[in-house]
Amino acid sequence: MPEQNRQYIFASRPVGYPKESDFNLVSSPMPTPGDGEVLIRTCYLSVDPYMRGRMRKSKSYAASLEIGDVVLGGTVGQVVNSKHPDFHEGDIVKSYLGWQEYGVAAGNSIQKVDPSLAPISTALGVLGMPGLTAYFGLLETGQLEDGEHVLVSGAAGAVGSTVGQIAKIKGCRVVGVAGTDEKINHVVNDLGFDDAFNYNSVTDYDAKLQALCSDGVDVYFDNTGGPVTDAVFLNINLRGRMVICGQISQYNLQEPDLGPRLLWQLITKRARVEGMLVSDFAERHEDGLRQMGEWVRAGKLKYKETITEGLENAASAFISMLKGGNIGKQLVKVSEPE
Ligand code: NAP
Ligand code: FER
Repeated sequence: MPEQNRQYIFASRPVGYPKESDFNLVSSPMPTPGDGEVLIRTCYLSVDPYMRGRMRKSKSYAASLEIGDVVLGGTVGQVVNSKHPDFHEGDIVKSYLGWQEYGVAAGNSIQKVDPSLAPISTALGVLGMPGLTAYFGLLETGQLEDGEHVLVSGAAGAVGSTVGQIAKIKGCRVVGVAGTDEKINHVVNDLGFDDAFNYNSVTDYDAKLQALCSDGVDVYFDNTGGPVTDAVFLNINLRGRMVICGQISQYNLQEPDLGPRLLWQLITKRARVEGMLVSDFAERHEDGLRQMGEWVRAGKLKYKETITEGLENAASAFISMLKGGNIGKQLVKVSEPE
């Protein structure tokens, strides 16, 4: 084991899109676990859109990152030294160590990952936080009924690609929105969406939705916000549901964007707009993972990962994901499990 650890430290609050200089890669002494703790070597770390929100100094559902903190985030790694009776050297565990090569975690804050059930990276994607967001957001917040008409933005990403496939499993008609033609091809030809469009090559979103969702939208799963979401208000069906999962088009703006002006559509359509947080379903995550694991192993739920190699590339992988560089879940591979 090396004598030094390597960590990515939060160096400055981003203005607009983050820059690599907002993060510092540093060496630090290797941590040692105390009683009840384990030392973990990171195999994969996750970069996610919510991290951009934590880099802002504001009151939210979770505390902001402070300058000098290790950048936070979910990780999958291997136990190298355990002072907790439930964990042993070699175990694969999910934890929240952030952007670093090694870290110490309390045994009661980590979960074992069974490498025989699925590749361990999936614990950060389709069988992790993004997959659970799709599952509970669509089925619980969205109250999806079999055979309904579903529209999903951010369709080729970790959450959106899973949303569309769950809706197909439920016999729905699914239309996706994403930012490149390659992503459109992927969701239609590889994942089985009924249709999709590239929001970068369309200007009249209302006309596009009328064409592709000619029977209207029963459930809109929103990962992005922005002008596509504005147009959905004009195409929502009677008793439709709009699940506000993410608004990534807004996360890197320096000034707040205009608010929605089409809320009156909700009156005539008696439609509902509701925000959701995956952590609100925490007591049911195990049930969700059981179902999702079955779908993955049965080949009904596919997943793609964009894997960047090396801790030193975590900041660029994060920035690339915010700008649409990923298809499926964006991960950083830090080390190989032994
Ligand atoms: P992701 O979709 O895998 O990656 C982010 C994607 O956002 C990019 O690939 C990019 O794809 C798209 N994007 C970036 N800027 C955009 C813009 N201006 N307009 C439209 N799309 C844009 O990320 P994810 O992890 O699956 O997360 C998706 C959304 O769900 C995020 O908004 C995230 O905050 C939210 N989320 C919410 C919860 C919750 O509990 N509420 C939990 C997890 C995630 P394109 O090439 O298509 O632009
Ligand atoms: C969580 C709740 C929400 C969480 C992430 C999110 C990592 C993501 C929210 C977003 O992307 O907007 O507990 O844990």
